Amino acid sequence: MNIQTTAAPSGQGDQVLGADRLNELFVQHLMSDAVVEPAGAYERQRFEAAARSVRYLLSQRWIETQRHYDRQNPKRVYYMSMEFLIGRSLSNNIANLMLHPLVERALRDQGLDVMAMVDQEPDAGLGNGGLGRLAACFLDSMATMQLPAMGYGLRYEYGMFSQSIVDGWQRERPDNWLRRQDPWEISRRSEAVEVKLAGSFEMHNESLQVVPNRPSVLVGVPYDRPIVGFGGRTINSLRLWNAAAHDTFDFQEFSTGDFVGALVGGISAQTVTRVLYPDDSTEMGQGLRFVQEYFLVACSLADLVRRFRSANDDWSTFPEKVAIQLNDTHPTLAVPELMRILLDEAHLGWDEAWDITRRTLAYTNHTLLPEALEKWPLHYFRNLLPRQLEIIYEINQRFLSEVRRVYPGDEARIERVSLIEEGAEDKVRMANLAIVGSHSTNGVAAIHSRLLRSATVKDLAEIFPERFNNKTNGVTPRRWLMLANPGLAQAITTVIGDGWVTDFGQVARLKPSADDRGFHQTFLATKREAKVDFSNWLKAASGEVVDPDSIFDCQVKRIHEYKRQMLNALRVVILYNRLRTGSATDMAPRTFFFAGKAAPAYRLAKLIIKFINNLAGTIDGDPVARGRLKVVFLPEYSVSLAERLIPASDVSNQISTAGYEASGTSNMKFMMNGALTIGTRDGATIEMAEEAGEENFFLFGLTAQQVSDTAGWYDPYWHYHNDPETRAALDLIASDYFSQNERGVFAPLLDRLLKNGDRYLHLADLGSYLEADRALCELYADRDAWARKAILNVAGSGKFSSDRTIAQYATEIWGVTPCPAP
Ligand code: 26Q
Repeated sequence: MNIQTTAAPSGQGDQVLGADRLNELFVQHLMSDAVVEPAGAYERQRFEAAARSVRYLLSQRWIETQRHYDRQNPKRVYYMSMEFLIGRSLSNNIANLMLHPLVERALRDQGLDVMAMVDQEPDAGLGNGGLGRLAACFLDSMATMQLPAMGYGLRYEYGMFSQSIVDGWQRERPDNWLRRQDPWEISRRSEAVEVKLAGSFEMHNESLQVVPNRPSVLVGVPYDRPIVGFGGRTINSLRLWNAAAHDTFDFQEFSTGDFVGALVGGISAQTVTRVLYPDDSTEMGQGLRFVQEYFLVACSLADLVRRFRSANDDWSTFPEKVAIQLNDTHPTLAVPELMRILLDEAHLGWDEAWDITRRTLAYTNHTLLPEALEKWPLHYFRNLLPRQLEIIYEINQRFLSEVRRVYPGDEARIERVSLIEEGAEDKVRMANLAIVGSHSTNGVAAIHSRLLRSATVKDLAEIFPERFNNKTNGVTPRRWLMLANPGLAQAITTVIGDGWVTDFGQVARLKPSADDRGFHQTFLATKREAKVDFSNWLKAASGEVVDPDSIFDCQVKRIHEYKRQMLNALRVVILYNRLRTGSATDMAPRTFFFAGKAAPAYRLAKLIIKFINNLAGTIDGDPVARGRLKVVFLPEYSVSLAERLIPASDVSNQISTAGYEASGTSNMKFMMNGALTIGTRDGATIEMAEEAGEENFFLFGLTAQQVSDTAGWYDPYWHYHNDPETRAALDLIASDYFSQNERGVFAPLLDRLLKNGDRYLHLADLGSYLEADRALCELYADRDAWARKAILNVAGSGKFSSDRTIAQYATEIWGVTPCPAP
């Protein structure tokens, strides 16, 4: 099993139960839940029985944690997010409960294959990428640090689509992850809440149509999932809302006595949480998404207000008991919704309601792309949420009159900061609403926070400078090192002990080992083992054969022009050209891995996938490349695939156009798993290089400043005419060398790189990318020198634990402290 093999501090598991008891539980669940004879059970039934056994073992502590919070009434933090990209839970929960020695023994006694069982669990893929995975890492850290925290999200019936590749093209299939009962979720019907809308909606031809003036009610049913802190002492909840129709519905009051029509309306109700929107940038303006966002906010606020009221009777203490973090603008309707509750239900005056709202809410921004900032047309508000719109207007009026007082006569500024964007169709600017309606706005890496203040929302940052701050992202070292890479985890523990698991700054103590040749050997052997494991898995899963002795060079992330997968592909074309023309001087064998999903409507991103697949096919068919160069596009990138691939990587590509990647988080996972980074000075990669020392990084390309200086006069043809390798690569693509039977298919890609100005400046960075690449390959040839730098990277990754990030949120934004149950 992929779980920690280090000697962990003695867990509750070991003390109160043995392998026999665990076996007994497992058999009990097989018999009573699945009603099968244990020997004849299917793998899936075994997985369920194992998960139920683990759930039983954590249930007491889960109840105790919640009861302790109820009794202590501490300030709580609620992390509100449209996405939680959780992945699998069985191995994670076993590891965090420190049950693994026991589980291993128990399963060995029964002669069961642990891996096969763990593999039965579908990923909970309730997110697009970085933002959703960050939310999941944060939950792990909050529970491990024993913070009284809770996640609020939506229980999508279909998560992120599953991706396959057909003739090189991406194909999407629905991810029906709940087809079989999920063993982790507990439905709590008794805590359902009502969500009132001023209009109704119906789904017509796959789009939402609003019926004005027909009030409707949705029901939110909570489903709780346990979030096990490391050591199992604190178990928090992730509460996901499922939309349902009202079944004790007063038809006379709400409809026109149309019994059947009102019930069919229930079908619309259920569609609210049917599916995750698979776009991580801009496919906005969709009505169903608007209803989803309000549904999350309304359910969660009703729930947490009820919890607050059951323990407190003075509304003025609300901000001392509740902190709410908004994960991007997606839950920004919390601003007018909380105001509505305080004004209309608590009957507070405006000033007090506004003070409470602002002191309770905080907002995290995850993007600098101005076109990716959410804006919702007013008609959705008018027809569905007129009261909230009224409140937004009032907020805006008071805010703008204050701005006018400070900047008299500056109407251009007023226009820019207004919560309403005027145009053919007026829209609410959700980022402006979040900034004005909260006490904190943070970016997710130092450069991102700086650019946010100085460019994206400059005017607002001038008005509220004290609200702006930075919280550099992090990832949980439990899932991403301890669990995913048991070999390296063990090697680290042997040198510095296991304190790093919950105090990741301790990996700095690995530094002296960077000069220890014995440890170089250990490190390299561990890496090689992870590469062999991955290669074997890949062969078994897909038939694809890769050479574990080649350099594993990876770029895995959503497919986006700004992330520049095409830059990487051009590098590969040039390296391939060097082989074809015989100009390559003995190149170490390399395998280039790509993985990632494209938004279904993002045509160019889908064409990039097609190009990478054709490139892979062409290179595979050319004897000159055999054993020296290979490209693999791994379909269905997911948390589980990342957990397999990242430990096996030698090289991490982080090559976004500087100034565009807010932070990145896979960059951190690669670093703590001992890969070297070749990358641009963007996002958190800048801070990673600072921590490990720039001499241990392969940084290249234009800086964010240079990018913005260059953008006005950038001429891709200059590079085409002046760099022979660039020209040869582009000519080769244009000659349909990679698309012999699909002539012209890549023309839109070439147009984007050459003709249309390319705002992401691919060709400007290609030369320096190849220089960095050469330096990297030279280093690889010297195994000790390579190991030394890789170890210094691991030792320098201490800052990038989400425990550090959460500690900063807790003290600098939330004002919450640990609340450990005895
Ligand atoms: C918005 C409106 C309608 C439909 C979808 C969306 C939507 C959904 C998801 C918009 C954006 C996202 C996701 C964004 C995201 O993942 N951003 C990444 O966040 C990471 C965590 O902070 C950063 O590390 C990445 O740099 C950033 O790209």
